[in-house]
Amino acid sequence: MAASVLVVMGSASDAEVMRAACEELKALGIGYEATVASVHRTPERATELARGARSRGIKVIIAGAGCAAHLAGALAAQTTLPVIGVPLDSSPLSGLDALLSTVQMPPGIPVATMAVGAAGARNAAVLAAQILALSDESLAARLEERRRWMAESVEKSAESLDL
Ligand code: RP5
Repeated sequence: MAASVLVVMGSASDAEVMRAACEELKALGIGYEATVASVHRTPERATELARGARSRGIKVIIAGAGCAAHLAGALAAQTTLPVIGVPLDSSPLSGLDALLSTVQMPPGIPVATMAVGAAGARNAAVLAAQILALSDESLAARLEERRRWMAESVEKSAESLDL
């Protein structure tokens, strides 16, 4: 399946959390590529990934990083593809540093910033799916189905609650 989403993380140490994004993309039947690029340690690699993404058929970029997390913003500076940022908790500041670095972009270069950690990684995949579903009715139907499944899970948990 051709990749339409590029998942980039700042370090291999981010992989366990970013796995949540990849699992969600897989479950929704979306082709993706996952790789590591650090905007601080390998700035040229990060730049090349972002600059070449559109011509390779990528439609959305997901970028997860911790600490002074400039990855998503730096990728967004190099492409007009939508970039979704996932701040990660990998420093003594528990992800607040990454959240502020990712969310507070200057006007004109947006990063759609998710929650810190695995929930954010999962939502990044869902948001990417929603963007792709604008021009893919079958994917839009799968997203509707996912919503129905979530609602049913809540109903079931409400029914089985025994307090
Ligand atoms: C960030 O620094 C990475 O995204 C990672 O969350 C954090 C620590 O990286 P390592 O020292 O584990 O490679 O750039």
